[in-house]
Amino acid sequence: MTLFDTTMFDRPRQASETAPPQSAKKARKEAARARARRGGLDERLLGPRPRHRKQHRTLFLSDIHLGTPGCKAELLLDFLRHNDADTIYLVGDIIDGWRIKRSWYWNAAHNAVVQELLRKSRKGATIIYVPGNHDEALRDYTGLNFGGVDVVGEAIHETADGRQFLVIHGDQFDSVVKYAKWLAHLGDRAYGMALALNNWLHEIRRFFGLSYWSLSAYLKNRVKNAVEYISSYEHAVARSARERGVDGVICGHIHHAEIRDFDGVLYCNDGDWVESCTALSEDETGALSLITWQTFSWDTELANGETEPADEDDALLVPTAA
Ligand SMILES: [Mn+2]
Repeated sequence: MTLFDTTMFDRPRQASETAPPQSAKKARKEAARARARRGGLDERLLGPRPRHRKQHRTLFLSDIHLGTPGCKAELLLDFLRHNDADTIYLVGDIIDGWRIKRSWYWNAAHNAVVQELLRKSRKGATIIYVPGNHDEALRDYTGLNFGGVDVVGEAIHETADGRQFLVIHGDQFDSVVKYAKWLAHLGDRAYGMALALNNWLHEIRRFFGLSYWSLSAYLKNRVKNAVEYISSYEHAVARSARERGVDGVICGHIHHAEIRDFDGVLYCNDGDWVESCTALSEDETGALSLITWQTFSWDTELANGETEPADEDDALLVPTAA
C-alpha cells in the first residue's frame, strides 16, 4: 500500500553494480532486493545502511507482532538499520502466533525485519529471544538456538554498572491471559479491529505529511480502566521483581513504554512496534533509556536539515573576506 511510485526514489546505479563480473552472492542479493522492491518495500530501506549507526550495549524490543497488519515493520526496519547493539533481547510477541492460525499477514517489510535481525546475529550480535503469549509455541523450545538466536524462558541481564534485571515478556502478570484464554482471544479480535482503524488513520496522516500518531495508544492513555490496568500491572511486575531480589525488571506485553522506579526496583517496559514504536536501550555506562522511532529517518533528517546536500550555488551567496 504505497501512495507513490517508489521508482522515483531509485538511487543512481553505481559502476560496481553494472560491472559484468558479478559474483553469485551479489546476484542473489540483487534478486532478493528486486523481490522486496516488487513486494512494495520502500526503496530507501533497500540501499546501503547508514555509515553512522548508533551503537548500544543492549537493545530490548518486544511486541513487534510480525504476521499482523498492525506491525510497523518498515519503521522498525528503519530503526534497525540505524541502531546496532552487542546484545539484542527480543522480549516476546515478536511473531504473532495466534493470528498465524487465523489469518496470516506477511509482506516484504516483515521479511526484511527478520533478515535484518539475523544479519546482526551473523555480524556478531548476541540475540536472545524470550517468547511471549503471542509466540508461546516457542516456549516449547527454550534452551535451543535457531540461526544464532537463543530461545530462553526468561533471562537475567546484568547492566554495565552491575545491576541485575529480570527479562520477561510479562503476560505472566496478566490474569486475563493466564486464567481465561478464550476471553483474551476475544479481546484480541476487538483489538485487531481498533488497530485496522489505526492503520487507516496512519495512511491518511502520512498522505498529508503528518507523523505517525496512534489512535489506540491515545485511547489507552485516556481510558480510565486502561490506566488502572497499566498501573496495577506495573505494580505486580515490580513486586515480583523485588521478591526475586533483582534490581529491576524489563518487560513488554502491555504496549506501554515506561521506566519507573517502584521503591528501589526499576520497572522498564520497552513498549511495542504496533502503536508506540519504542525500544529500550542500555548504553556503555549501563544507563537505560527509551527510544521512540515514529518517523522515518529520511523525514527526520530532512526536518533537521542534516542530509540536505550543500548546494554549491550557496557558496556564491556567502560574502568572502578577500
Ligand atoms: Mn504479549
